[in-house]
Amino acid sequence: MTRSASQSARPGRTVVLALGSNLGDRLLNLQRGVTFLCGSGLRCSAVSAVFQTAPVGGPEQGDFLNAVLLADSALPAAEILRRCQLAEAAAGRVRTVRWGPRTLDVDIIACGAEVSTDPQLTLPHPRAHERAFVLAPWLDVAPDARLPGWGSVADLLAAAPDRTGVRRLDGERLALAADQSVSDEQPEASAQCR
Ligand code: A4P
Ligand code: MG
Repeated sequence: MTRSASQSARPGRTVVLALGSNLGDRLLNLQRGVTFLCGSGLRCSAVSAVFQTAPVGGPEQGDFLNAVLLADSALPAAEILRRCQLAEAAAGRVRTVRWGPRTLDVDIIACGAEVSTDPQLTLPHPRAHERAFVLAPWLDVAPDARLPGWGSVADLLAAAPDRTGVRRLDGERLALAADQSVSDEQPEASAQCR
């Protein structure tokens, strides 16, 4: 496996992305999201197991499938958010009501230790610390993970109000294509992260 000079010269930070779907073929939607994001230039390193989760907030709606994707990237967080939104659009996401059913939602949970209070891109994600549907898949893929400003993901999960509605699905898996795991970042997005 080869790594380009630009990759070794531009070390990134770990980016934690949370994916959720409760509309259409939920597993396929998650897989499409993973494939799109890793193919968009993020150097994906791991994807969690799939979790079935009871909906938190919003109107009455079906259960979600949730997963967490880890990537290494030097891209600015705003550019990563843009790619997340492109992945949602590619999966046919239509926004109607807040927290309503969706084919694919991709949130940035953390971008290294970056902190932002911008409503367009809040880092870490402002509700991640209290959501088992994010914390359980994150813990699955990174047992020692810490949420910047909040501490151990394992401790947060133990206290999350929705933890009883979260169930790991051992029969379902998401794939990271081998040739995507260390792909180069796209040339048009060459700006460095802060
Ligand atoms: N935004 C700000 N910070 C971020 C960030 N760190 N990552 C902005 C992603 N987006 C961020 O998002 C609304 C706005 O948040 C965007 O304009 C973006 O610039 P959206 O995806 O359009 O809408 P949303 O996801 O419905 O809104 P929101 O408030 O982000 O929802 P949440 O808090 O993510 O909750 N229950 C289960 N079981 N599983 C789920 O996956 N998801 C939600 C959505 C609710 N309940 C759920 C689940
Ligand atoms: Mg969202």
